[in-house]
Amino acid sequence: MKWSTTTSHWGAYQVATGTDGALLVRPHPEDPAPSPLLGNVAAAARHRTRVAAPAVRRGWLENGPGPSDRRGREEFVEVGWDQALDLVAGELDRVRREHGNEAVYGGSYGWSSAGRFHHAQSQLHRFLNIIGGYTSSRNSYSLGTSLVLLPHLVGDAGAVLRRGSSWPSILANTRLLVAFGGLPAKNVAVTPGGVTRHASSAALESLGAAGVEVALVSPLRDDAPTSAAARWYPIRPGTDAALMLGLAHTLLAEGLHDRAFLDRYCSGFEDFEKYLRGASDGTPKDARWAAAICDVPAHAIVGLARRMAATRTLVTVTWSLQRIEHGEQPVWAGLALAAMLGQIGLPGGGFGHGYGSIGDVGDHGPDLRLPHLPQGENPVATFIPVARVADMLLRPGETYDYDGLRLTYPDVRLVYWAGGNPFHHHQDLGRLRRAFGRPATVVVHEPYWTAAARHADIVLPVTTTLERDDIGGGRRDTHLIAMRRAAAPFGLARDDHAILAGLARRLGGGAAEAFTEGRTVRQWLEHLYETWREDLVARGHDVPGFAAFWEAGEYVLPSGPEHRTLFADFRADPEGRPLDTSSGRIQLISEVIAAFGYADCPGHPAWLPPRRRPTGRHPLHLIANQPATRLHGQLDPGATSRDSKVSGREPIRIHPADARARGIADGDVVRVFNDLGACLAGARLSDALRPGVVQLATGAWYDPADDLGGLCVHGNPNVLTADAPTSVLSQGCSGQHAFVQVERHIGPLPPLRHTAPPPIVRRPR
Ligand SMILES: Nc1nc2c(c(=O)[nH]1)N[C@H]1C(S)=C(S)[C@@H](COP(=O)(O)OP(=O)(O)OC[C@H]3O[C@@H](n4cnc5c(=O)[nH]c(N)nc54)[C@H](O)[C@@H]3O)O[C@H]1N2
Ligand SMILES: Nc1nc2c(c(=O)[nH]1)N[C@H]1C(S)=C(S)[C@@H](COP(=O)(O)OP(=O)(O)OC[C@H]3O[C@@H](n4cnc5c(=O)[nH]c(N)nc54)[C@H](O)[C@@H]3O)O[C@H]1N2
Ligand SMILES: [Mo]
Repeated sequence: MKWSTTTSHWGAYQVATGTDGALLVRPHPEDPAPSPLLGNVAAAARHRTRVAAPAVRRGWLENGPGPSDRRGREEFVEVGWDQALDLVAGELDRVRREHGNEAVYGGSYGWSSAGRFHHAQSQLHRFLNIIGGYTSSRNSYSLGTSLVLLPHLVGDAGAVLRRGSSWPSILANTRLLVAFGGLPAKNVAVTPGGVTRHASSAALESLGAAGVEVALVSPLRDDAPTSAAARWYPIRPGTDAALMLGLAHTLLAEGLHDRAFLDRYCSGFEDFEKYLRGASDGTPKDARWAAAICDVPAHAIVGLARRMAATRTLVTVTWSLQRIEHGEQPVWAGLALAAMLGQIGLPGGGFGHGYGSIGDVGDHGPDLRLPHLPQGENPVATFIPVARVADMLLRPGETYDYDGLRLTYPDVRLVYWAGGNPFHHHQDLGRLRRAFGRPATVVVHEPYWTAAARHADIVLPVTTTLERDDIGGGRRDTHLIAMRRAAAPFGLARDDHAILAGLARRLGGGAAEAFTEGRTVRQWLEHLYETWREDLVARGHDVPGFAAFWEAGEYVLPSGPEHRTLFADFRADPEGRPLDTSSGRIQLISEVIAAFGYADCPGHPAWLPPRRRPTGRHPLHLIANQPATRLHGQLDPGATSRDSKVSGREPIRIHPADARARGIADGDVVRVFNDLGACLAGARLSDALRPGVVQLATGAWYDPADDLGGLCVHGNPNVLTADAPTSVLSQGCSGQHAFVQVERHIGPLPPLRHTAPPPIVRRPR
């Protein structure tokens, strides 16, 4: 059997074709902790939900472009590639002629698949830039809040997010890890672009053995590995900022804060101190005040604060905490708390953001820029903060605020998506459906009949990583992988690159030459590799040429230092290496943010009571976090994901007491609902949750039943989440939380439709 190596966001792995033609999958031999997501790959690869041929929504084919509420509700008609490309090119041309390039939305957010050349967003952006540009999107669903906030606080978000303290340094030096949002092992197998050795997974497992005490602050007990023997603080969701302020106040009240550090390295402590003491609002943010909000007992808060001051302590905040209403506050308050401890820049101490969120945070692998496809320049300046996509489509011409700017929503006529699934990632999917009714045309490139593909007018089938040659590797990866094609393209699927090259040819004006630069895919791989190699060789590394790399199948990248401490340089020389903030220091107060005058994000970390909270009708706090069994919506048809379902519905975890009160037993199908929408899910009883909290992961393919009022019969939590920004400052995604009621589903189970393609008029092949 011939095994070949490839990589993915869930890690490098090997594939072969068995004698019966089935795809065989095994981990990379050097991976100490392969991801359970690998169990999905074989069954998903050629699943019946793959898109086999270009397809056009019947109404669009018959009536031409225009707004339509039939998107997602109508059959498709297969067409040949020439016709499909003629239709897309003609429509792109019409829209840019009649409305200008700004009327093309090409933000196209999403993870697509690993691979440095065939990265769908890069391909699409390069193409759209060449033909005159597009309205773009900024930031991400992952970090919509922190990417805006951190530059104000520490100058460079990348320092915290990509060059934070490394796991080896933490294991050696940290004595107490206070983990707001926990350290969920399920998340760290994933790294954008891939990782060959899952070092973060291994590090999480060795916390206990290394003698690192873990304080787990989370509504879920299993947000830390069992081996860490963490002390669990089952906090009320959405109240971490209050707990942090209570801890900070305790440090202050007991004189445990490091005044010298605050004076030398921070700006604005005096004002923050006034806020903590209650000078402005008459409310001291003491442990008792915090306890009433976050439901962690006051004595436990005081005890934790003392312990933090007594030992080498790392304060970490997961990314999930900034993906909620007022998501700035837990990040800012966490940083302020760490600053008061005075350990920022010391090995094992200070602040971190995203340990347990994703694999590359804390990984000590090499920090190299990998080969990448140049995207060119976008001649159109118009952009939206990425999570405002439904607002943009529903409110053209309206103005809104963002990070000190006053922006206007463009009038978008053509939506072009390649490599993402808005019907996975966006909130309030009922509203998104209405928004998707507005443009004249929606084009989607997809390997699968996802809900995004089903809501398009023109669906172009694309290959997956296994069906094309590429170069792979992620941030902090130890290997660069020659991703050799392992299977023939499914049906008539083509690479995104080939599709866009075909469009460029039709649009003329030199677009094709500019897009392909006259290279074949293999020539592109060689070109990107050799350009990258030259740079490394110039820096003294011995890197094989492309042919040798391709033949060997992988190249072990030059390693960097294992030990790394965030802001160690700044601590050593604050005058010589100041931060890129207005004061050159860590901003506990930001005059810039204060001057914006936003009610939902003042100029210092604060407790802001949430506008959305549990009610009598919707009393349960829903956590819609990342799935343990897949990557977002990707791999949902795979075996690991499928095996977790309950009667084909996504599992929702509920505390036994909450289940009992509702007559719900383990394995029951339940209806989860609020004023925005409803879905079915399969009840799993668990005492690992704080009572009053239910947990339904994201990523079950959206499966709305129109005959049942849009009920998602599969269990996608984004029918329940509000399409509301974290704050005006960052306009980030706040999809992590919602308020719901859960009841037992009675009667026959409605059929699942997402497991097969939509109705299609097939074309003989
Ligand atoms: N409620 C709630 N919602 C959330 C979150 C949350 O915490 N709570 N988290 C958010 C976060 S952090 C994120 S990052 C987003 C993720 O949202 P997305 O990144 O949009 O989700 P994916 O399912 O990864 O979508 C990628 C799509 O690309 C397709 N694809 C794969 N390879 C290729 C390719 O080569 N070409 C093309 N054209 N397509 C390809 C896949 O089939 C898949 O449908 O979700 C967000 N949504
Ligand atoms: N297996 C897998 N791993 C993934 C992904 C995936 O889809 N699958 N997606 C990747 C992506 S794109 C991203 S951006 C990262 C996201 O990383 P995160 O956003 O950090 O991940 P989540 O799992 O959504 O949330 C982490 C934990 O935060 C806890 N939490 C939620 N609300 C609160 C709260 O109010 N207070 C406290 N203290 N805790 C709370 C939840 O219990 C949850 O398990 O994950 C990455 N890793
Ligand atoms: Mo993300």
